[in-house]
Amino acid sequence: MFKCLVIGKANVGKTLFTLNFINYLGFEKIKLTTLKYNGVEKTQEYELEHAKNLLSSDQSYSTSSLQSVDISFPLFNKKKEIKIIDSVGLSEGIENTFKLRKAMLQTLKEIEKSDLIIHIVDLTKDDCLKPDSIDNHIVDYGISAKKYILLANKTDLLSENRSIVRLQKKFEKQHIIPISALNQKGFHNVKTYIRHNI
Ligand SMILES: Nc1nc2c(ncn2[C@@H]2O[C@H](COP(=O)(O)OP(=O)(O)O)[C@@H](O)[C@H]2O)c(=O)[nH]1
Ligand SMILES: [Mg+2]
Repeated sequence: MFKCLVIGKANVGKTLFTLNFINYLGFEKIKLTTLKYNGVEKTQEYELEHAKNLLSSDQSYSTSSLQSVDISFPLFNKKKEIKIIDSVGLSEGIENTFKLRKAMLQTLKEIEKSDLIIHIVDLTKDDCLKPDSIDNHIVDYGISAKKYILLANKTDLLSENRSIVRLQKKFEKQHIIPISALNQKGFHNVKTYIRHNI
Protein backbone atom coordinates (compact mmCIF):
# COMPACT_ATOMS: atom_id res chain seq x y z
CA MET A 1 0.00 0.00 0.00
CA PHE A 2 1.14 3.57 -0.77
CA LYS A 3 2.48 5.05 2.48
CA CYS A 4 2.47 8.78 3.32
CA LEU A 5 4.49 9.67 6.40
CA VAL A 6 3.83 12.93 8.26
CA ILE A 7 6.98 14.19 10.01
CA GLY A 8 8.35 17.28 11.73
CA LYS A 9 9.19 18.69 15.14
CA ALA A 10 6.87 18.38 18.15
CA ASN A 11 3.81 20.64 18.16
CA VAL A 12 4.02 21.76 14.53
CA GLY A 13 0.55 20.29 13.91
CA LYS A 14 1.27 16.82 12.48
CA THR A 15 -1.61 15.13 14.27
CA LEU A 16 -4.12 17.90 13.62
CA PHE A 17 -3.11 18.00 9.95
CA THR A 18 -3.44 14.21 9.60
CA LEU A 19 -6.89 14.11 11.15
CA ASN A 20 -8.24 17.26 9.51
CA PHE A 21 -6.91 16.26 6.11
CA ILE A 22 -8.68 12.91 6.39
CA ASN A 23 -11.78 14.88 7.42
CA TYR A 24 -11.32 17.18 4.39
CA LEU A 25 -11.29 14.10 2.15
CA GLY A 26 -14.80 13.36 3.41
CA PHE A 27 -14.30 10.92 6.27
CA GLU A 28 -16.08 11.31 9.62
CA LYS A 29 -14.84 8.14 11.30
CA ILE A 30 -11.40 6.55 11.30
CA LYS A 31 -9.75 3.32 12.31
CA LEU A 32 -6.50 4.37 13.90
CA THR A 33 -3.72 1.82 14.34
CA THR A 34 -1.13 2.61 16.97
CA LEU A 35 2.19 0.86 16.52
CA LYS A 36 4.44 1.09 19.56
CA TYR A 37 8.24 0.91 19.24
CA ASN A 38 8.13 -2.50 20.95
CA GLY A 39 5.93 -3.89 18.19
CA VAL A 40 2.61 -3.79 20.08
CA GLU A 41 -0.16 -2.83 17.67
CA LYS A 42 -3.68 -1.69 18.51
CA THR A 43 -6.51 -0.55 16.25
CA GLN A 44 -9.35 1.58 17.52
CA GLU A 45 -12.29 3.30 15.83
CA TYR A 46 -12.87 7.00 16.50
CA GLU A 47 -15.22 9.76 15.42
CA LEU A 48 -12.81 12.25 13.86
CA GLU A 49 -13.93 15.13 16.07
CA HIS A 50 -13.28 13.03 19.15
CA ALA A 51 -9.90 11.90 17.81
CA LYS A 52 -8.85 15.53 17.28
CA ASN A 53 -9.65 16.45 20.88
CA LEU A 54 -7.98 13.35 22.20
CA LEU A 55 -4.84 13.11 20.06
CA SER A 56 -3.81 16.67 19.15
CA SER A 57 -2.69 18.96 21.94
CA ASP A 58 -0.29 21.75 22.87
CA GLN A 59 1.65 19.35 25.10
CA SER A 60 4.93 18.26 23.47
CA TYR A 61 4.98 14.61 22.49
CA SER A 62 1.27 13.93 22.89
CA THR A 63 1.92 11.47 20.04
CA SER A 64 4.15 8.78 21.48
CA SER A 65 4.23 6.24 18.65
CA LEU A 66 3.37 5.81 14.99
CA GLN A 67 -0.35 6.16 14.30
CA SER A 68 -1.74 5.16 10.94
CA VAL A 69 -5.05 5.42 9.14
CA ASP A 70 -5.92 3.58 5.90
CA ILE A 71 -8.13 5.54 3.53
CA SER A 72 -9.45 5.40 -0.02
CA PHE A 73 -7.95 8.44 -1.68
CA PRO A 74 -10.08 9.96 -4.50
CA LEU A 75 -8.01 9.69 -7.65
CA PHE A 76 -9.64 11.18 -10.76
CA ASN A 77 -12.22 8.51 -11.74
CA LYS A 78 -11.08 5.83 -9.29
CA LYS A 79 -9.80 5.44 -5.74
CA LYS A 80 -6.48 4.33 -4.34
CA GLU A 81 -5.91 2.76 -0.93
CA ILE A 82 -3.28 4.72 0.96
CA LYS A 83 -1.90 4.70 4.48
CA ILE A 84 -1.34 8.02 6.23
CA ILE A 85 1.10 7.70 9.12
CA ASP A 86 1.35 10.32 11.85
CA SER A 87 4.62 10.19 13.77
CA VAL A 88 6.42 11.26 16.92
CA GLY A 89 8.07 14.69 16.74
CA LEU A 90 11.75 14.75 15.84
CA SER A 91 14.26 16.93 17.64
CA GLU A 92 17.90 17.98 17.35
CA GLY A 93 19.09 16.88 20.76
CA ILE A 94 19.10 13.49 22.38
CA GLU A 95 15.84 13.07 24.22
CA ASN A 96 16.25 11.96 27.79
CA THR A 97 13.63 9.29 28.00
CA PHE A 98 14.29 5.86 26.58
CA LYS A 99 10.73 5.60 25.26
CA LEU A 100 10.98 8.85 23.34
CA ARG A 101 14.37 7.98 21.85
CA LYS A 102 12.97 4.65 20.69
CA ALA A 103 9.88 6.35 19.29
CA MET A 104 12.01 8.83 17.33
CA LEU A 105 14.12 6.01 15.97
CA GLN A 106 10.88 4.37 14.89
CA THR A 107 9.96 7.58 12.98
CA LEU A 108 13.39 7.69 11.29
CA LYS A 109 13.13 4.06 10.21
CA GLU A 110 9.69 4.72 8.76
CA ILE A 111 11.12 7.47 6.51
CA GLU A 112 12.96 4.79 4.54
CA LYS A 113 9.86 2.65 4.18
CA SER A 114 7.49 5.43 3.07
CA ASP A 115 6.58 6.43 -0.47
CA LEU A 116 5.78 10.07 0.26
CA ILE A 117 7.13 12.30 3.03
CA ILE A 118 4.88 15.10 4.25
CA HIS A 119 7.13 17.43 6.26
CA ILE A 120 5.44 20.06 8.43
CA VAL A 121 6.97 23.19 9.97
CA ASP A 122 5.37 25.78 12.25
CA LEU A 123 5.41 29.25 10.64
CA THR A 124 5.07 30.99 13.99
CA LYS A 125 8.48 29.66 15.11
CA ASP A 126 11.72 30.48 13.39
CA ASP A 127 13.76 27.52 14.68
CA CYS A 128 13.40 25.73 11.35
CA LEU A 129 15.42 28.58 9.79
CA LYS A 130 18.49 27.85 11.93
CA PRO A 131 21.36 26.15 10.09
CA ASP A 132 21.55 23.13 12.40
CA SER A 133 17.82 22.52 12.69
CA ILE A 134 16.43 19.04 12.12
CA ASP A 135 14.20 20.62 9.47
CA ASN A 136 17.27 21.45 7.38
CA HIS A 137 18.23 17.80 7.39
CA ILE A 138 14.72 16.71 6.48
CA VAL A 139 14.56 19.22 3.60
CA ASP A 140 17.99 18.09 2.33
CA TYR A 141 16.83 14.49 2.48
CA GLY A 142 13.50 15.44 0.90
CA ILE A 143 15.05 17.22 -2.07
CA SER A 144 16.95 14.06 -2.93
CA ALA A 145 14.11 11.69 -1.97
CA LYS A 146 11.57 10.39 -4.43
CA LYS A 147 8.48 12.14 -3.17
CA TYR A 148 8.46 14.90 -0.62
CA ILE A 149 6.36 17.93 0.20
CA LEU A 150 6.96 20.76 2.70
CA LEU A 151 3.89 22.19 4.45
CA ALA A 152 4.17 25.54 6.27
CA ASN A 153 1.51 25.35 8.98
CA LYS A 154 -0.46 27.73 11.21
CA THR A 155 -1.06 30.43 8.57
CA ASP A 156 -4.18 31.40 10.55
CA LEU A 157 -1.90 32.83 13.26
CA LEU A 158 -0.01 35.14 10.88
CA SER A 159 -1.00 38.72 10.19
CA GLU A 160 1.30 39.00 7.18
CA ASN A 161 3.20 36.56 4.99
CA ARG A 162 6.75 37.57 5.92
CA SER A 163 7.52 34.23 7.54
CA ILE A 164 6.35 32.34 4.44
CA VAL A 165 8.67 34.50 2.31
CA ARG A 166 11.58 33.87 4.73
CA LEU A 167 10.96 30.13 4.68
CA GLN A 168 10.77 30.06 0.88
CA LYS A 169 14.03 32.03 0.72
CA LYS A 170 15.72 29.59 3.08
CA PHE A 171 14.50 26.51 1.20
CA GLU A 172 14.48 28.06 -2.24
CA LYS A 173 14.61 24.81 -4.21
CA GLN A 174 11.68 23.34 -2.34
CA HIS A 175 8.03 23.80 -3.28
CA ILE A 176 6.23 24.90 -0.11
CA ILE A 177 2.49 24.75 0.49
CA PRO A 178 1.21 27.13 3.21
CA ILE A 179 -1.60 25.56 5.23
CA SER A 180 -3.69 25.94 8.33
CA ALA A 181 -4.22 22.47 9.77
CA LEU A 182 -6.78 24.04 12.10
CA ASN A 183 -8.91 25.68 9.40
CA GLN A 184 -8.17 23.17 6.62
CA LYS A 185 -6.69 25.98 4.50
CA GLY A 186 -4.33 25.04 1.66
CA PHE A 187 -5.66 21.46 1.74
CA HIS A 188 -6.82 21.63 -1.87
CA ASN A 189 -3.17 22.13 -2.93
CA VAL A 190 -2.02 19.24 -0.72
CA LYS A 191 -4.69 16.98 -2.21
CA THR A 192 -3.67 17.98 -5.74
CA TYR A 193 0.00 17.28 -4.97
CA ILE A 194 -0.79 13.83 -3.52
CA ARG A 195 -3.14 13.01 -6.39
CA HIS A 196 -0.37 13.67 -8.91
CA ASN A 197 2.22 11.73 -6.94
CA ILE A 198 0.56 8.44 -6.03
N1 LIG B 1 -3.80 28.08 15.39
C1 LIG B 1 -3.39 26.90 14.95
N2 LIG B 1 -3.03 25.94 15.83
C2 LIG B 1 -2.63 24.74 15.35
C3 LIG B 1 -2.57 24.45 13.96
N3 LIG B 1 -2.11 23.18 13.82
C4 LIG B 1 -1.91 22.71 15.06
N4 LIG B 1 -2.21 23.63 15.99
C5 LIG B 1 -2.13 23.51 17.45
O1 LIG B 1 -0.78 23.19 17.79
C6 LIG B 1 -0.74 22.27 18.88
C7 LIG B 1 0.02 21.03 18.46
O2 LIG B 1 -0.71 20.33 17.48
P1 LIG B 1 -0.49 18.76 17.24
O3 LIG B 1 -1.32 18.39 16.04
O4 LIG B 1 -0.72 17.99 18.48
O5 LIG B 1 1.06 18.79 16.87
P2 LIG B 1 2.09 17.57 16.68
O6 LIG B 1 2.88 17.46 17.95
O7 LIG B 1 2.98 18.00 15.54
O8 LIG B 1 1.30 16.35 16.35
C8 LIG B 1 -2.21 21.99 19.23
O9 LIG B 1 -2.56 22.83 20.31
C9 LIG B 1 -2.97 22.36 17.98
O10 LIG B 1 -4.29 22.77 18.22
C10 LIG B 1 -2.98 25.50 13.04
O11 LIG B 1 -2.98 25.35 11.81
N5 LIG B 1 -3.36 26.68 13.61
MG1 LIG C 1 1.19 14.54 17.32
